[in-house]
Amino acid sequence: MNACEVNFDGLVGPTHTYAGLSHGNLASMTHGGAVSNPREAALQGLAKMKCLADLGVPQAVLPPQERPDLATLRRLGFGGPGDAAVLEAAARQAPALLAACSSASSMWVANAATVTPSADTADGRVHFTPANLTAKFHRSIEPPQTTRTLHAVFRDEARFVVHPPLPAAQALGDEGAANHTRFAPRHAERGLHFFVYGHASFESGAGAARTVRFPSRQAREASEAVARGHGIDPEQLLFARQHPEAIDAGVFHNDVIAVGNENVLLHHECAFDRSPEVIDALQRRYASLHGGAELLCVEVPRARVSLADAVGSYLFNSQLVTVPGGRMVLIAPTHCAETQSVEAFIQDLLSGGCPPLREVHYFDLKQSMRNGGGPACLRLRVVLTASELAALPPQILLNDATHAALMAWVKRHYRDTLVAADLADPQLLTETRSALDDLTRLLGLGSIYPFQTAGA
Ligand code: SUG
Repeated sequence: MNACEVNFDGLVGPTHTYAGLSHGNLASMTHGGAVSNPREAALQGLAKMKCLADLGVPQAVLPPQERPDLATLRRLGFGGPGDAAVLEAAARQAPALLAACSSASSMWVANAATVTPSADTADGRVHFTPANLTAKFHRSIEPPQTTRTLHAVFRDEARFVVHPPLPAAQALGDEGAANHTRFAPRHAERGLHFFVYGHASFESGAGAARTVRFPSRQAREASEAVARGHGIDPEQLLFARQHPEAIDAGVFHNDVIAVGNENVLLHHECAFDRSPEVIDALQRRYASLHGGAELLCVEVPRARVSLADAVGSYLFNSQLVTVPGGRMVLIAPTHCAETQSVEAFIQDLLSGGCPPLREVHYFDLKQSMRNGGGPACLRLRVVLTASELAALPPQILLNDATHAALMAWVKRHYRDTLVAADLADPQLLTETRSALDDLTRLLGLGSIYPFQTAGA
């Protein structure tokens, strides 16, 4: 099969703010109340996408969600004759809810859905399950729009299946691809699906979550349900528990402490509960699926990089990608270059510690990083065959022309400062809707937002 991995990056929305909404995500907790710059955030994201496209890695974009989310604010009881009255009532009575309903958190599309390529599904189609994101209120309002957006992008039902999100309960908490890694000698081949969860909801005793500081977000039962729904052969599945100590140190998703690509897994010593057993099981299963081939697992010992440095630098939230010719490249946040222990480890990896890895590129993604969103959070990996790729709206693929058009679009519509008080400004809502309306035209997606279809 001829297939490639396409990185779909979430465009940062015009209401990007720092609202301190994610307990357990240290960067979000630290930066609540800071002044944000939505324009810079969106341009930083586009610069990363352009670099990947220039490296020869197929790159696409996913649009942001409509925020503030007026429909949710109305459901929460903020009424009035028009949208301005709803915003005013929310700002006066419950500013924290207005902030939550305004978050641009859909930019972190690693949490948008779990994806299974057609090589691994029973019916030979690509399967998507939008994440229910029940752990945080501001994220739990994303799934309906995520579902609409995925339907608009992956619209060919002969090739793609978009499932409904799992039922919205903590027992089935699902945070999407951030806790899922697929291994294969080449993206096009059958994959081994590695699902990492924080808690098992229906197990007692030893199975119960044992974090003491922060709650876990991903339930084992959710990962199992997604894998079942996608029709993945049980031979191709492996489940492992996150180390509770890691969650308590700020590892709210597995992609903050481990990253994989094709035949490589880079993970911290404290990523998984019973790590040696997990790595052994992964390597055995991979070898049995691929005629004895080796899964290269590179462990980063805590003696070299502490959990605090791993979380602070977001080393493991780097993207590990294969570029044409077969070598691998690390797309890392600049925080890694600025953290001595991490920079030293990366240099060791480049000089033989991880043979396929040849290059590192550092990106300034500070606007997103201040909310705990690094390079890998901003992208959803979708392995597609040539004919599946050809079935997408072509404008969503990033090339020089679409990149230039999106840069101009951001510069036309985005503000360069935003604070909580601005969220009640009805003008911001008008600006946002006009930006999104332009964007759906630019990306050839048709009408996907409630404001575009209201009264239709
Ligand atoms: O869900 N931050 C996001 C960051 C998501 C990162 N994604 C991955 N690791 N894949 C979250 O915690 C903070 C928003 C605020 O505080 O304003 C936020 O939602």
